[in-house]
Amino acid sequence: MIKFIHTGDIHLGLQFKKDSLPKDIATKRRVELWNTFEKIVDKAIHDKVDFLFIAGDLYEEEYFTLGDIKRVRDILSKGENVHILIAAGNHDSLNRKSLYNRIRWPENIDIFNTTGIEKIEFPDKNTCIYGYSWDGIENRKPVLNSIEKIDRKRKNILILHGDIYDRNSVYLPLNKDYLDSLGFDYIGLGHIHKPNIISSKIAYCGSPEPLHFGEQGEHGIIQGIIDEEGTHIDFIPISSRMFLEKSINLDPTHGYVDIINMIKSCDDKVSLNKNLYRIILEGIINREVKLDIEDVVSSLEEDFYYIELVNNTIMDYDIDSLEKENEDNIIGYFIKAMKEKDLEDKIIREALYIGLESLMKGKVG
Ligand SMILES: [Mn+2]
Repeated sequence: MIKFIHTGDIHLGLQFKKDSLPKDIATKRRVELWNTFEKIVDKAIHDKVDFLFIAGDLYEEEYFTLGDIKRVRDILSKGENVHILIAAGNHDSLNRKSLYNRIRWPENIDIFNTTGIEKIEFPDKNTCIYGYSWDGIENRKPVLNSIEKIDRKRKNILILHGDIYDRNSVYLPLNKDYLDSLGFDYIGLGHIHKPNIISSKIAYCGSPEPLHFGEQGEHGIIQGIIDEEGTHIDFIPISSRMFLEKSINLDPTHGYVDIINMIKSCDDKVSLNKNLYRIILEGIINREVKLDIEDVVSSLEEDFYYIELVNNTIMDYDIDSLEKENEDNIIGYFIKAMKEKDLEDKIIREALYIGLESLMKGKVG
């Protein structure tokens, strides 16, 4: 039996600039990436796994320093009894200039080469690990063609950074059926940050720490064993925080205090203090509630670790007086037409408000 942990897409060194997180949150997030990376290595040691696989994008070449790569080496060296195999991806690609080549790696660490699928044998474990490192930022090479026929008497694992969802991708498009046909006991993929167990033998580990609001929900690692009965893999959540988006639907009966309370109760207290939230206000808002988004956010800062607010609400209008004021123009005609339908119907009422919203904008502009 062999045991393994599969991770990747850690993106150590990421600056979190384009997500416009506040500086203090971004700084903490960078530290959290390092802590989680170390936690994964510690888990590999603690669980006495045979292999730790890193399926690309271990770090951000753009921001990484020689000191940083030495720190990576020192953390990975702790697991001297764990074989660590690294397949470089598009953010940490392996070439003459790359930091991977600036230091000496200890015995227990292998970085796959870039010339084709490389096979590394572990005879004492009756196992072959195949893998491939990117040498640039885009990749459409037919790398899988270089795989020789695998020896089915052994356990065979393939580690790759690529895209199984989009066959036109410039990030090494992979065909699931073709991957299946190769006969591997496990294929550990990197590049897509949403963890996904594609089949009992193929999985994306996802980013162990989510990097922005596009990566919601739980993130972690894949842990697996291969024995006589076959392959067994599990997703293990490990991230220190989650990015979460919540929608709150308002109607004109909600006052300011109601709205604040609804936002506060979008999750339990422990979660609010831990995760990063994007709250989206929707529906129709009472015209007397003048929401100043900045004010609301700052009044909620004590309750949330991080909150951002998106206001997609539509203002509630005083339909009767608006109709009177606009008797001979398109706004008045529109209200009249809509009134002939059923304004008690929520959908019709919303259509009225959406229409008014754009007509009123036209009037002002
Ligand atoms: Mn990545």
